[in-house]
Amino acid sequence: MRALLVIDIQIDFCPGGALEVKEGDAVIPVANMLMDQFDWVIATQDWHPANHKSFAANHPWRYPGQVIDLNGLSQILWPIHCVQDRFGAEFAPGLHTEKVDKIIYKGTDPEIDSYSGFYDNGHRQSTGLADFLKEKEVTSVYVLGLAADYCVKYTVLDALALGFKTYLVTDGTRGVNLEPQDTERAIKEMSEKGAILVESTDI
Ligand code: VGL
Ligand code: ZN
Repeated sequence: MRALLVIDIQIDFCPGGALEVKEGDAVIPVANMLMDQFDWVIATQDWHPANHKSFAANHPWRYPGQVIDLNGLSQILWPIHCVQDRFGAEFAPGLHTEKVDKIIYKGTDPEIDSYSGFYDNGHRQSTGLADFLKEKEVTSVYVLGLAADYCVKYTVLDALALGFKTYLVTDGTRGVNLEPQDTERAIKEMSEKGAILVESTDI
């Protein structure tokens, strides 16, 4: 079985959103076009409580882009984004959410961030995604969405470590690029660690 993992295609990561990704909305038609070609379509939502400690606003005198130690892990501080049940956390308009079989929420623990769709950043808790995929006998996963240099990257790396045949849909992702080359570097790292790079039109 093959699964499409649609990562964090949410209003806050699209142009005009709180943590906007340049051309982030360009991944919506790519995701929609692929959904019918998969046995399982799983979408993740970054889903933070308002007191989440990845938000710079929750630390006095800190601002987005700074790096702190958060419970022993290095944490980039972000603008307030994807707060549970608020507008910015909704799926981006136009995404065919009726074709999504399962939604995985991540980043719900205020004390730890969660980039990967599988585990939090300390690999302390699982989201249930790996168990779901194993139960459905999924062996190949195709990953797309936002953002290439954070949540997509860590989802791909965890999928590889878990033994899934893992594809990155290169035209279905865009990056935050805090540093201009971050997306390029992330794609290189995913590829070096075993991800297969594929364009949506070749699937
Ligand atoms: C993400 C930063 C913070 C992402 C989520 O979806 O890539 N990036 N939270
Ligand atoms: Zn987040």
